[in-house]
Parts: sequence; C-alpha cells; structure tokens
Amino acid sequence: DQELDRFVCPLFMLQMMKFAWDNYKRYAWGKNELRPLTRNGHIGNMFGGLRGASIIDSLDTLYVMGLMDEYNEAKEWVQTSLDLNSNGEASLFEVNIRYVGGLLSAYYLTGEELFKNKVVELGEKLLPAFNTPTGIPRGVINLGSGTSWSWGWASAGSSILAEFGTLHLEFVHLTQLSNNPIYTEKVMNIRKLLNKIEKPHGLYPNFLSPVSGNWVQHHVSIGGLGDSFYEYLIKSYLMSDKTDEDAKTTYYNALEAIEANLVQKSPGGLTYMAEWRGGILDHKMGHLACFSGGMIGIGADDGAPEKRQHYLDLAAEITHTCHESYTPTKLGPEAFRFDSGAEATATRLSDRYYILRPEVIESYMYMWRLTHDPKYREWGWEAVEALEQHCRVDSGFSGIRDVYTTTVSHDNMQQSFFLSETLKYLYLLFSDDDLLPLEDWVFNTEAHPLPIIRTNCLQNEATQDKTL
Ligand code: DMJ
Repeated sequence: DQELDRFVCPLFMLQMMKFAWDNYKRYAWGKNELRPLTRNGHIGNMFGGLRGASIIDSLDTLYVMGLMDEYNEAKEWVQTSLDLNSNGEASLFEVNIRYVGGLLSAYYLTGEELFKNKVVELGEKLLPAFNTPTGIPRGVINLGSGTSWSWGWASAGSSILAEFGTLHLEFVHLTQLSNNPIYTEKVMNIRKLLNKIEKPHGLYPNFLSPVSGNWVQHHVSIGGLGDSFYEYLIKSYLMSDKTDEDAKTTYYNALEAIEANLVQKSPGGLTYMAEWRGGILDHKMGHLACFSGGMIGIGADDGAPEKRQHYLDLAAEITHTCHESYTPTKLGPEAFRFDSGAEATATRLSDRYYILRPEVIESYMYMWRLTHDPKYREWGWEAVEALEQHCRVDSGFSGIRDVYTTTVSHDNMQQSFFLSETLKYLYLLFSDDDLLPLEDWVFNTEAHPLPIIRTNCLQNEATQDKTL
C-alpha cells in the first residue's frame, strides 16, 4: 500500500495543479488570478500593473511536477507578454516574493537566461523604494516613476516589519545574478538598523518609521505584519551555507524573546503564539502564524545543543495546534482564539474564512521532512480531501467563507499562492526527500526554491550535479 501511495499521492497533487492551471489558462490567461465561479480574471491592485501573477507563481511548481507542456506555455508567456514597463502602484513585498522569487526559482531550476534577464530588470525597478532617510523601504512603489509611499492604513506613514524584513533572500540572489552589490547593500542596511535600535523585551514591533527609524507602535505578531521577517532570519543563515552568523544570532535571540513573551499553553494543553500589544496579550493566532511550526523545525538543528530537542518539540506542538484548528470541514479559519473557553476556534464570524492558504500544510511538509512521522502525511491527505470536497468547483479552486459549515459558500478566488505554495508543499510532502532537498534549497515565503549559496566551488559542483 505504501509503495502505491508513493506514486498515487504525488500524481493526485499533479492533477490538482493541472486542473487549477488549465482553468486559469482557459478563463483568466494573462490576468493575475482566476475567479473560478464567474470564470474570468482578477487583476487586483497589489502588483502595480504587472500581469500574470499566477503564471509567474506557477513556473517552478509546473517544472518540479514535470508538467512540461504547461511549463513551456508559462515560459512562452514570460517571453512574449511579461511587460515590466508598467506604471502602477505595487506592493514592494508582493512583487518581491511572487515575481522576483518566482523568476529567480525558474532561472535556478531551468538555467533559462530569459528568467535571469527579466528578474534583474525587475529588481532595478524596485530600488527607488529604498530612497528614504533611513534606507528602510516604503511599502508601495510606482514601478514606472519610482515614487514610493507608505500604505494609507499603516500608522503614521510607517513601513511594515514583514514587508521590509522579507527581501533578504531574493535581494542576495539578485546581487549574485547581476554582480551588482547594491541589492545586498540595501538589505544589509535594513538589518544594521534593526540590530541597532532598541527592542522592547527583545521583540520586534510590526511598524517602523522609514523617516526616523523608530518603532511607531508596540504591536508584535508572528502572524500577519510580522511573520516572514522571522522566517527570513533563519533562512538567510541557511541560504548562506551557515556563514551568516549575524542572521543566526538575530534569529535565535528573536525566538527566545518570542518564547518568553508570546508562546502560551491553553487550558486544553495546546501550545500557541499569542499576539502582544505593548505587554498585553491577545490570545489569538492567525492562520498565517502557522508557518512557524516549519520555521522553528528547520532552525532546530542549529540552535544551542541543549535547545535542539526543545525546538523540535515546540515546532511539533505548534503544528499540532494548527492541525487542531482544521475542523470540522478539515480546513482552518483565518484566525482562531484561546480565550473564553475557545481552543483553537474562530469565535468571530469575520475570522471563519479560508482562502486556500498554505501555512499549515507548509509546516506539515517541513515536519515530515524532519521527523518522518506518518501523521504529517495523514494530516496533509486530510487537507487534500477537504480541498477537493469544499474548494474544488467546476472551473478551478475557490476559497470558502466559513470553515464551520459544510454548506459551503465560495469566495470566487483562486489565489496565486495556491499554485505556488499550497499545491507545491503538498506535492513535496508526498514525494521523496531528495526532490528539492533542504540541504540544497531554501524556499522563499511564497515557496519559490532558491539554492543555498555555497562558500566553496567544490561543494557548488556537487550541488549542481544533484539538483539538475
Ligand atoms: C503568501 O503570499 C505568502 O506565504 C506570504 O508570506 C503570506 N501570505 C500568502 C499566503 O497565505
């Protein structure tokens, strides 16, 4: 049976990917995302006029799954239709994680110069966002004029930790590919400022002024607004072939502060990450924060020797808690709480939606790779069945509005991260460990694999042999 599963499960993921892709192609080709109920495309306002987010986000997934006809269609679109001369308001963060990350991975996996040329051209367009008094970039940039500004909703013109803190992996690779040190300089400057500034209880608040370089308010979260900043610390260390000691120290110090101030145990025995507002805890965990099981897992082995088992246990506990939140449709809400008797349950109607997010499955994938405990594959399979049952519609996959009711209401969006992350992590969960091995690759926060930068050439050749 197990032998059969080895083939059947990845094949199943591949068919889900093909179904998602075919419908995108049929109804939304060249637009950013598919609206599967109304059978049309969605452009949105995050990518500054750039198009084809689902294509760029899918390139590596298609390639890794061996869907070569589909990969070739995607590549051809990049060649003929990816126009980088757009003139709209883009989120620096979203363009970086999806477009820069997607093109970098496509280049490293395939060696096609086209992707390298495109990504370097795009990287240059992002640089003006860093022209601030501190060098901390603003969140929004006009890709044509280079003007940048802060999100209207961010307090007092501040920049967001998870946005300016989620550039490091891609920018270091941009320097590698372009031989231009400027990208690495920009992200090292962010790190320098963060190292210098005083941190309340060792924590990193979510809002920072790009003008004064001071925190704007003391709200700390491992979920939205904070999340991938922490992820990029440990991944920067791993991607540097474990030479970036500064990233390592910063990561373990941050994790210590998180454990001391945010990690909680519920009355029912579930370990969770609360949110912190100037010392007051909000006993709520976002779906986004569920990536932290995987993050703590991949960082466990490089922690202090006496802490390694503890980190692995903590990673398993958080992943378990996130699995607990996946009920009764076997899909999880956007946020769940641990107060007034709640145990990993969304108590507000407005928190009950699921938009095809990957974070819980991402943690299953890492924990499977680290422990080979079969429960992670079982949990992953549960999610596959639930996606098929509740999110598959005639023309693609859709998010749902309420994970607590089985009479499903669909949100009419097939998010591009469903193709780049959710389906890729599921595929990897059911594949052998030597497909994109963690010793050779780190995944950016949109699940685009980037190679570890080897410090000596001999290792480099060995890696290339393995990965090609
Ligand atoms: C993705 O774009 C990335 O994973 C990001 O870090 C968080 N949000 C979505 C997925 O939920």
